[in-house]
Amino acid sequence: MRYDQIADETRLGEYQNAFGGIYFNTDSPTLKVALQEMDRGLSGLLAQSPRFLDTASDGAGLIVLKKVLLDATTLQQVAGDFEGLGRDGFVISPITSNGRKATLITANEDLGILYGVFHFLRQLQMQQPLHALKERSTPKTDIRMLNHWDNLDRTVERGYAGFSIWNWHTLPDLIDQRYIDYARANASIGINATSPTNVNANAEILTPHYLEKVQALARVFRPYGIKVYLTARFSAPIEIGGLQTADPLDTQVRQWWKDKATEIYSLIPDFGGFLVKANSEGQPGPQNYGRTHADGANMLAEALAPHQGTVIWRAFVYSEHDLTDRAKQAFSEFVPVDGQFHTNVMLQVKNGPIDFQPREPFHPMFGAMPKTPLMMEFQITQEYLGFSTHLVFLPRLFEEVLQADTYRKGKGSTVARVIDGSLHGYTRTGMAGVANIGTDINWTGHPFGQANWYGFGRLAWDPYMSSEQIAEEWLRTTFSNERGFLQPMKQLLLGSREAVVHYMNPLGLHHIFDSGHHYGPGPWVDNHSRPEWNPVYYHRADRLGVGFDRTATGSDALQQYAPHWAEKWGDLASCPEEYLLWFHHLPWTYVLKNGHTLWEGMALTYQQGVVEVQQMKNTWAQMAPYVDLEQHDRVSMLLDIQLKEARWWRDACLLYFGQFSGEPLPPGVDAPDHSLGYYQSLKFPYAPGIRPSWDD
Ligand code: GCV
Repeated sequence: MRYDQIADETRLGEYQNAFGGIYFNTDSPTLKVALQEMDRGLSGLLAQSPRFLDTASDGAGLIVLKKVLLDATTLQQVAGDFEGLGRDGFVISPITSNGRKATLITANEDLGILYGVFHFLRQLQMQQPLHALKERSTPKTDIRMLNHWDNLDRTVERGYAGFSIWNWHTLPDLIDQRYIDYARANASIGINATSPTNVNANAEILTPHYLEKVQALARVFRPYGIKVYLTARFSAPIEIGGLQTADPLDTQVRQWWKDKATEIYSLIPDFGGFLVKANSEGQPGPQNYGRTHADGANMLAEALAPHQGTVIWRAFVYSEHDLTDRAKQAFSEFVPVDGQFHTNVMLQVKNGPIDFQPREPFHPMFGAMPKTPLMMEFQITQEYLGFSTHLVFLPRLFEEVLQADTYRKGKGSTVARVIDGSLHGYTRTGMAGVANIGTDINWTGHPFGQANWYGFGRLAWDPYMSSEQIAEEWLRTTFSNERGFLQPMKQLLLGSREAVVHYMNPLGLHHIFDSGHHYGPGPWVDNHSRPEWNPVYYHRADRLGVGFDRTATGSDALQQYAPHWAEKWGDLASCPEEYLLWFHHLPWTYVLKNGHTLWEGMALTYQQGVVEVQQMKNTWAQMAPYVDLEQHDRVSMLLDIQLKEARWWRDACLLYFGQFSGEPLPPGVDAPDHSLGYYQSLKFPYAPGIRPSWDD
């Protein structure tokens, strides 16, 4: 939404001529904000105030009208585009109106118009030729949602961009401009749902005092088509309802939730529903009462059903009492109960079976639950990817997961097709992203963190979009349309995800982060009472080898995948090396495809990651002519930190694993600056995003 004057003068002239007069019907709050955006956008981009006309026949070059208001001649020109356009889709098309060339933005509903306006402005920002201003787009998922892990005291769990943007203390009376800009930014990429509070939930949010504040936010978001959901603490009936139990089969408990739902809908008629983390990492849930996840979810579903609300139940569960591989537990818990959930329940599943690692294979639940709509949960905040100090372009990671083929219904059963509902015919679809937004002046801490928020929204709208296109759009609309900038920067963005995998978790290593805060390496950590909170649980390094055996000789987690993958990943000859230590425990002398031993390969990949960050720095240094000084300096300093931390990862991990391999560093790998003891002594009690009392 950076509406700076179009730099290309020819293009600017074309646009100024074409879009001088605009006919824009504005008979609803959504259309009013759409017009405001058009006004703001064109005033900046075209450096002239748009002239809004009373009728299309006054010589309008740009016409913005819902389908019902189109005259017969105009409708005839775009009639085909309306087929399957749905509620949120839009059409941008060149037309002839009153004998002159014009551009039409149209849709079935007001919200489609708003999305169309944002898309149109984006095309202008990208300096597209007039004839290319043509688009027909419909979102492929229904719920496109941000999950904030924001606490009521304004700390943000796993938040690295300051404090929570929700000022609960001054709500409902003070409507911060940030709330409005938040809605604009989200609507500009098609996001239509938000849950403002942490899934490690506080029941207070459901009290009348707080509901009034939520109502104020919902009012701000409504014209932008954004629905509010609330995180529901399962024990709320006890904590704020005065009941003795939260047993989902208890009549009083069921009634309490029904009454609560009615109360919420009386304040927020378009309330989306509840997002629930239950029986996971200490959160209460139905299993506290010997009930199942289905019992818990269905109770809430019953309370919401009369109001058309949805329960989004998280599948991120693993238990300290379950000694099986953590990677298997969610599948074991939920797949057997496929079909037992009410129709307004969706399961929200993280992209991989552990926890938002730099690289994980896709979660085996995708494709395995044909009767229960599964929603994707990505993490936009970079808990395990260098916080908001590392430049990592996440759409690359998201794309890898969405394009992964589950093979559940033969070849082509991609995760994207699970998520958009086409594989199993889901009637509800959605994608959630854990937000990376905070009070930092630039919203996301790292200026490039915005690319991840942007990319998430674009992929929630269209899970088939390529990360390359997203990179191109974001770079053009944020910084510059010049070739000299776009080419190298696109390469930088697209390579940045692989770089972080290389310097943090090469060859399928995972969850070797220092405990609690997850800042920096901690492969040596082994002192937590819960085994699966210790990095040693995941890498299993000893003198004989390294890696987690998830084949039949180990945890057999592979059996949770379709036979195609169980065979391919289970066989060392066909397992891609990027997943090697995720699925196999191998001797240090194991020979990789390039002829290096596992130890040498590990060391060289860590080194490669460091070199790649150095290259990112070099590229960025050359971008100074295209970026304003302050931004350029800031990103340069962040890249310096990233390089320092990439080295830290390399040195700490290689010193640690080297003790087991017993081998020296291969030629080409820099010697570490410090001893292993030094790296092990580093403590970060005040690292951002941590929860007091949090341990894993
Ligand atoms: C909100 C990981 C994070 C936790 C987070 C949890 C979840 O374990 O470290 O901070 O809690 O995932 O997704 O529920």
